[in-house]
Amino acid sequence: MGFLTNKRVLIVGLASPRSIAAGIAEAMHREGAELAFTYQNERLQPRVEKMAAEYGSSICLPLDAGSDEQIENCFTQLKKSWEHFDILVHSIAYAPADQLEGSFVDVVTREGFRIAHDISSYTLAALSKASLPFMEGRQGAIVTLSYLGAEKAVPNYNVMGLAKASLEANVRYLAASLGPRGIRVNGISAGPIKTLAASGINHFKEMLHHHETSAPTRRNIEPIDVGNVAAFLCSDLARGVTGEITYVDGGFSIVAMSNL
Ligand code: 0WE
Repeated sequence: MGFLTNKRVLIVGLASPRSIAAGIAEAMHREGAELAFTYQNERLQPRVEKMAAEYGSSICLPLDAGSDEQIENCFTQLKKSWEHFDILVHSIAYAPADQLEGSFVDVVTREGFRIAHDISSYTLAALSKASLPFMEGRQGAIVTLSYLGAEKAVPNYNVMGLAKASLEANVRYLAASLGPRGIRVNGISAGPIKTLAASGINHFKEMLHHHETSAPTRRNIEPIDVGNVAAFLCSDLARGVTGEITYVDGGFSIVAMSNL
């Protein structure tokens, strides 16, 4: 019997089979969880519905997390299928493309900063808040995705690094706030992965090569590596863990000058 048997999971951020959210869905499905998905827009709808079907799920709801109205509608719709759920997966981030190329001080704008923080950090609090009536008092768990750029200045990551720093603080504040209400909140800081979101990023191939040759494990991270840890963190096996950021980066962040 899987360690997520009898758990219901809402997954926000599935966009393609290479999404980190797909690795999380795969691991959680394998461990016996029942899944529901959201899709950002109608262009993604057929793809998400097809993937959902492969995980035995027929619950796919529209949600652009940048809109309070859409968040409200999504949870109203979900209520028709599910009275409760146990796990929320937050796997979304966005900064305007012009923010992710060039020197930070040259490219940062008030609008770029606002959008990055709104979509990449605030939505964790917003979706947690909306999930509370479904999750309260049932050993629930929330997981989100971060990146090393939250702590170190990574070239071109720019304002996304600030937004991930905010997201990591968000994990701690939500964990403190939701812990007494039976919900744990954790983050995973993943190594670089070739997803749809990453495909538009300059020098991403070089970053993957650098990671592969520098990380102690000498391999790149795949969505399923993140999925397995997310499944554990959201299971009752991890009931003693909350407010933590767990690295799934093959040890990249614990070494320096690893090419010598
Ligand atoms: O968090 C991310 C990327 C998230 C992301 C990706 C895009 C591409 C398309 C956010 N916003 C956008 N906006 C777009 O218009 N990662 C951890 C992957 C990533 O992105 C980088 C990285 C790494 C690693 C950007 C620059 C440098 C390194």
